[in-house]
Amino acid sequence: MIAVVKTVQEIYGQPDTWRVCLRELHRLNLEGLVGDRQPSEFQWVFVGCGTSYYLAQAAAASFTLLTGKLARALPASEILLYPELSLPSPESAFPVLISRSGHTSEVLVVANILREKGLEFMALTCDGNELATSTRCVLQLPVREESTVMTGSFTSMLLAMQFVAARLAGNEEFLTELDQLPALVESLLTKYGPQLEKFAQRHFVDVAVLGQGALYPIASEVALKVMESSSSYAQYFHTLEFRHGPKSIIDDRALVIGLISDACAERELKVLREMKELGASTIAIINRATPEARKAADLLVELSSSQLPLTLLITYVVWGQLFGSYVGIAKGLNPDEPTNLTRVVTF
Ligand code: F1P
Repeated sequence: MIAVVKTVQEIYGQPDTWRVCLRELHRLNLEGLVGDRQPSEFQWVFVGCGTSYYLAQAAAASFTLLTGKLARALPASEILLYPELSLPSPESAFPVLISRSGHTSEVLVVANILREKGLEFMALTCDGNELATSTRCVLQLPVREESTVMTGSFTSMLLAMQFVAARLAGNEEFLTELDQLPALVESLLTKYGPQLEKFAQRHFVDVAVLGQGALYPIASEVALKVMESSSSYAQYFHTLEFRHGPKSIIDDRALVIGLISDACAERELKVLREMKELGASTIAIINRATPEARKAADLLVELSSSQLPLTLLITYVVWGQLFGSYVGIAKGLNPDEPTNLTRVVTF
């Protein structure tokens, strides 16, 4: 049995990490960071790799919903390999390069491509390194993770992008509600941490994580955490898409994790219930539990918040981070030393 798993400690430490970051963000000189790159004038394009790419997708969804201007997300490799397809009009874009380490080769090559074209871009990072010196628009968060897999860095950088979007949109209510998240999650961790640890003792052959809208990138990240932290096979789908073929994998050895939104709970829970009836074990992460949710879920994590739904985005991923680590530990693995992985991917 592994004594102390740094990754699990960092997952439980996220409320405090968010408090420190929010204090910094409230002091942010937004004008100095964004300049004239207003979403009304430039299309914000969020760019990252791995967890940071799913972060980019969640940031783009948040930006689009908060500012009313379409934002996009790309894996750095697409700009690297297929620039004419991924970024056909770079002069009308404002790229935001996201990298915890600031040292990932694919992201650094994209930074060089943009600099060679004389294009302005933002860097969002925790460790800094080369990315932090590649542009004058740098947002570096006070998050130092020892773990290989990203946990608090993912949620903190997404929180920061939601904060920036809400500031640009002048949405004071949203900003105020972000400040409530640390206390909300602190109490939920006490309640649901042990339940997830117990549930993770079961053995699953296939894991499917489902989410729609802004929750789809969160579903992607939950699946990645399960893969990285437990060397288990996990996939992610738009919830209703799962019925168009992939559900053929469902039997009594499968687990389906449903990230249930406020707006579309009825349709999303119908899919989860169907998979349970086909034999799958199910976990539902939902804001307000309903009788339908309780029927569809073997394990139900209820956020119980009256906050704006989009402010709760980062609170959905915490349970997938924990579950992935607990499955790894149950398999006798060490999430601090994930199989085949390094903390940074370089060429
Ligand atoms: C990106 C990344 C992570 C992955 C692993 C290796 O790192 O691919 O997403 O989980 O830690 O690095 P970064 O560019 O955000 O530092």
